[in-house]
Amino acid sequence: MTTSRQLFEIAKKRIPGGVNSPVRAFRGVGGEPFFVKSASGCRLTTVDDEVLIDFVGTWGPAILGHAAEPVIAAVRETAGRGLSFGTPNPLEIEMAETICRMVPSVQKVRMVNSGTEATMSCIRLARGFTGRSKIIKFEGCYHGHVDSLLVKAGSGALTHGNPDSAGVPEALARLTVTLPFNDPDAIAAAFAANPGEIAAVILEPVPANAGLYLPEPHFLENLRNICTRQGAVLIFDEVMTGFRLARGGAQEIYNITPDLTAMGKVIGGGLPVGAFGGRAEIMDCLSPDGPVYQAGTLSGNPIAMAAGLAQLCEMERTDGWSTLEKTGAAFEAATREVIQGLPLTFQRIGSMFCLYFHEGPVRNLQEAMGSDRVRFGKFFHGCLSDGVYFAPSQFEAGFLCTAHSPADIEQTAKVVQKNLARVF
Ligand code: HOZ
Repeated sequence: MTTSRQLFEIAKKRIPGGVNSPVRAFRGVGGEPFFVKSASGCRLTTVDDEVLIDFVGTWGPAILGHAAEPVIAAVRETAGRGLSFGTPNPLEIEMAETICRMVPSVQKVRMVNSGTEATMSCIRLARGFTGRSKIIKFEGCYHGHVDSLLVKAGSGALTHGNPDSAGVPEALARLTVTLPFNDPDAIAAAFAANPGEIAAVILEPVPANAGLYLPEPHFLENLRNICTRQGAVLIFDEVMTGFRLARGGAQEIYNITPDLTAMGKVIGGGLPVGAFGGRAEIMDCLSPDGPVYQAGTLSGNPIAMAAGLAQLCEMERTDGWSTLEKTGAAFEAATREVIQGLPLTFQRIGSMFCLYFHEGPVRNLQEAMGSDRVRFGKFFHGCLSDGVYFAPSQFEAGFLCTAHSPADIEQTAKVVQKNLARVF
């Protein structure tokens, strides 16, 4: 059997950096990535025959764990009837009805193939709807690799030290106003400095691409009010938090109604899916009803719809969100016990978490950047050697799934304790 090391050498010859998405190259922690041959529940099996407890969950989609039976069954059953039609299919309607029922701010929705497509389309739609050009985003928030959103971005852009990507024309970047998160005064000042010019404010309501930090009380509410007053479109990027933190995502938890929402990950059950939706009045500006163009050959793909619907349906049938909250609380309690007295900050909401190598507080990008990334890298590799896979970057969130058992949490806490003792 070819080892991960051998495969990576081969991959680097044909794939830039040997990977199809930068964080996977492990540059944020040093060393080389492993290759996976199979996954089941909360475990990955590498080509080197190592079994790892997985806290990445394919970066969010695997909310029921890997290869969840209802999802695999739906894919098998649907695939037998054809892989793609390029015509309307009934599963698209079922998905649209399900999303609109679960996320009440979404009155109409369009399916796309990734979170990036979803945020990109939201921006275009907001510009088309308002007739304005500028957008506001927040430092450390990552909305996929959309040109105008790769400004002070998080996730891989931040991990690899280029939050302002090369290749984004300055003229375009100038249309993006970037503000610190959790700072209401900065928002008021930005609107005052750009009167009648802001088409949209886009944010991850719970930023999870610079680790994980939470909105402070009233931050989102204030943002909602100012957007309403100023006629700007409020866009929640719930690609990570949607259908995960609650049935209705972060907007349900914080009780805020955005105008548009970008979605993805969980609704694809592990297949490439995104969606965006919101107020009918805005969504009706999309082609063919309106003048804002957006399209996709594989959008609404029947296999992806079937996988996503099966996952959402299973989450509802089993009230997966309660299970995730219990698991999250147990994971938090176990982690807090082993980090006592160390200069670390643990943050969690539902099934998402981050352990910052920093004494905190962490409320924005600047504070997240204070983390000791060298120490994090050593901790990461120690845990990996002991069979626990956390995200290979201090600036990515961790994910729990319904397949993590109390025994997995207990085992993980022991590994965390052992490796913290090694690095401190
Ligand atoms: N930037 C993604 C997570 N926030 C990582 C995607 C991947 O490498 O698969």
